[in-house]
Amino acid sequence: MQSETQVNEYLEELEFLADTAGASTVKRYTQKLPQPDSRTFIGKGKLEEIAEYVELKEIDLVIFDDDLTGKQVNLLETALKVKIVDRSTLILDIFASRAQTAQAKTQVELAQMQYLLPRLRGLWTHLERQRGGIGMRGPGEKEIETDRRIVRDKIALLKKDLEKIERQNQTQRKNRGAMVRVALVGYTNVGKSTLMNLLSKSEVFAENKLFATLDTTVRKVVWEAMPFLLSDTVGFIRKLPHHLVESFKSTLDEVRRK
Ligand SMILES: Nc1nc2c(ncn2[C@@H]2O[C@H](COP(=O)(O)OP(=O)(O)OP(=O)(O)O)[C@@H](O)[C@H]2O)c(=O)[nH]1
Ligand SMILES: [Mg+2]
Repeated sequence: MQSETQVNEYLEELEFLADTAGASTVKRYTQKLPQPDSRTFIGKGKLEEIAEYVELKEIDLVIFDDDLTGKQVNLLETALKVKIVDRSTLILDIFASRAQTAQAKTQVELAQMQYLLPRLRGLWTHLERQRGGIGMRGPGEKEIETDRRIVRDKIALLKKDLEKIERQNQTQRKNRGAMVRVALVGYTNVGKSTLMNLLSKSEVFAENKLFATLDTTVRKVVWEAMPFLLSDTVGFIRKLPHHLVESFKSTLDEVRRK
């Protein structure tokens, strides 16, 4: 159960995320339910209320603050006739557009695949068929299994790639020797990269959007004759999809080692 204050904080954050992804928010809805509806997440009355508004104002995107199942996405898209996105999808989308290095790109793709895997049953699109460009009939059990295998293989491959990148990074870290290490850690958009730039006179990308930084940057800084390694990292957010946390672990490892 989320308190009202918490819900508002989450929605503030969600609005900023939407803004970062290029969408402007025009209306918020909340609903108190003993538990989410397994089919449509929200109740029937609320769904009708939103559908009316969406049609009236010609809204083209509805974002949910909690994770939806594949089935819920489908039913909501049918009912509201617009694209439905949940918090995880939105964050993954932002991360995908921000990823610069091979490591960040692989981490994001891994998180996307892990998010997709349990949702294949509910989704109507079929990977193999998509590839072949044939129709949009609902997939049979056998086809879902094929899709699962494709996604699982991809996950295994991405994990291997990440391990390889991580080994290379470890070698790099060893070469840096036993210098004092300092890491800038905190909520996204608080000014970590700006501070990094000031201290190290470097030009790490900083802007008033969430997740401007995805890749850890390490710079050597000398402050009052004391040399140390300063690293700037991916920022935190209140409700981060756990697959993302999982796949960004090695990035954050950099911080733990400090
Ligand atoms: N007013 C004010 N704005 C600041 C200050 N430091 C940074 N900013 C602004 O805050 C915004 C975010 O700064 P970043 O340095 O990108 O923040 P970050 O913590 O690296 O953010 P992520 O990489 O997205 O996690 C930018 O628009 C900065 O110009 C400060 O001391 N005061
Ligand atoms: Mg930053």
